[in-house]
Amino acid sequence: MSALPTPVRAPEGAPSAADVHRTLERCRALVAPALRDAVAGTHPWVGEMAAYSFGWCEVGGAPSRSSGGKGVRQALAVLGAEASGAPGGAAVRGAVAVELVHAFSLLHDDIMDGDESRRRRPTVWKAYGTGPAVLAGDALFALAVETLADAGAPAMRLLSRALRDLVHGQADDLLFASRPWTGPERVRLREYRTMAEHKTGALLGCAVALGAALGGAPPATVAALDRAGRHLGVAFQAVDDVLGIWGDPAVTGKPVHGDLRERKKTFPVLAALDSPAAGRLSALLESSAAPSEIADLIDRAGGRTATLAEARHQAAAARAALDTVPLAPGPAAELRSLLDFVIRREQ
Ligand code: GRG
Repeated sequence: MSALPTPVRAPEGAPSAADVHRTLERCRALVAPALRDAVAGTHPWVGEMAAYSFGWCEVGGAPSRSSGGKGVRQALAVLGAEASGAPGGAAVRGAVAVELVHAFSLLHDDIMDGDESRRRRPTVWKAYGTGPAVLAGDALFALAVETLADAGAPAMRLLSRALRDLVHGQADDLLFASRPWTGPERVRLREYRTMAEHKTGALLGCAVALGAALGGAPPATVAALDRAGRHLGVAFQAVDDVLGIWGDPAVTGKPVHGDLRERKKTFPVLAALDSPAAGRLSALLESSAAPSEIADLIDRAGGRTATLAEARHQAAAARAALDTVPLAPGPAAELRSLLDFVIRREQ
């Protein structure tokens, strides 16, 4: 079995992980009360499932010490407003909306994929049943829309575009499962990038653009931040794919080689299928070969290296998009640190 990956080494003088955690915690503290208020507005049973999905409680409602998600999207929204010269508070409803949509999409995604654990706990459908979990997802979606209902048409348009793109990305991802590994019908890397931009990038772009829009930024700034977030999303997905094969389960909270066990068509696999090892690899993927053997071949064929290069390339494109508009220097630096964090993360 291959060694665990060092995703992307931090450049000299780069902000420390502690700096980024401080940013994430600062933004979480700013958004948390409004997020809890929004969830409190739904049916109590459904609200418990939503609270469970955020890591706030256990099944039955007792308080939880679970860490919940990283909160990248809410931080992007807050920094989007601050980078546009507004106080972070201006972005709070946008941050709440994107966290609600994120939680909703994970909840429904876990049902579609049949995944039984997330963030080291049983998924909502596993803990409460599929029907209730579908309803909890619907409630989170409805709460997101309600949260932004009075925020004006541009904000609503950003959210609805992200929702449309999310559905596109998810649909393409689901359809990839039935495509062959090789031949003219195989999934190309450029199709995968588009899928990832929609499935993962649209909401990250929406988060930072929504923050800017709510902070009164001009349309060019909103558009540039949206572009940056979308590139960041593809980088994020690439790193997610590496972690889904080589990540340390104790850190990721996901099963070892999970993506290979499920024979998912992720970036490292598709990149390796573009190499001379394609024939051997597709034969292994179609056999009952152990995931560790497949992971080794993908690695030797350059799949891991190509995916990490993709993450760096997309992060550079995100940085370039940020450079096209004037931004407040402090928050812009925090945004750049978050970019580095996303490609260096191990969970
Ligand atoms: C919009 C109607 C409508 C449907 C949505 C289910 C669905 C369709 C889309 C799913 C999109 C999806 C699951 C994207 C995954 C993106 C991703 C890599 C999530 C992981 O995000 P992290 O690591 O999660 O930020 P944490 O746990 O840290 O919050």
